[in-house]
Amino acid sequence: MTFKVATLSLSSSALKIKKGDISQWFVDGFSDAIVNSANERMLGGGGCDGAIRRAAGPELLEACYRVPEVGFGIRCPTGEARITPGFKLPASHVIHTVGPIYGVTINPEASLRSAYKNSLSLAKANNIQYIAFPAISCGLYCYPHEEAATIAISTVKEFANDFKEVHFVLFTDDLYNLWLKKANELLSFS
Ligand code: AR6
Repeated sequence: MTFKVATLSLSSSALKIKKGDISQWFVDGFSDAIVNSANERMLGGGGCDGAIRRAAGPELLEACYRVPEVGFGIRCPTGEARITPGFKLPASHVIHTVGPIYGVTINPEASLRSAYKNSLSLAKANNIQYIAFPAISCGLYCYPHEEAATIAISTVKEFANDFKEVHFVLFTDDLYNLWLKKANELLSFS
């Protein structure tokens, strides 16, 4: 698959914006993680979650079952994050996070920001050097794309220096072009 790639410099790391399938993303030879836009049960779904689970194989589901429930059927509350190995994925880890359901979750902006922040904190705690995000909540969970892009890029910018590279892997041309436009507005380039 050909990735369109835009690289933007932050102070000591790089932000890369790509078009592609996040389930195929990895950085060879380094501690890396993809972020899964999951649901609170963590037992599967469609979209990004479905693609990641198909590529990871059944051990990912088994690992998710082992994540302790913190409420009835809930393994990862909205805005939080959990980590598992990547199993058959090219990436070594999966960080599962849950974005807000737009129109349902109270204060969706804070929840979306937390989903990015908690994913980055968990990645840092696990010595991940390269991390890739999809457009969390921008599919089934219906977050308006322009606002989601602003939250995603501004939040990642605050934490990016803890990583060698932070990537966004966007599935469509529209999202790729929007992320690039927002990154140009929100980041200064060297
Ligand atoms: N690689 C990168 N991005 C993808 C891929 C992929 N392979 N497939 C879809 N996307 P969604 P949400 C994009 O619906 O809105 C699941 O069922 C997609 O185009 O995957 O957070 C979970 O189990 C969109 O831009 O996640 C939850 O129930 C973005 O990923 C629920 O969906 C997010 O779309 C979570 O909804």
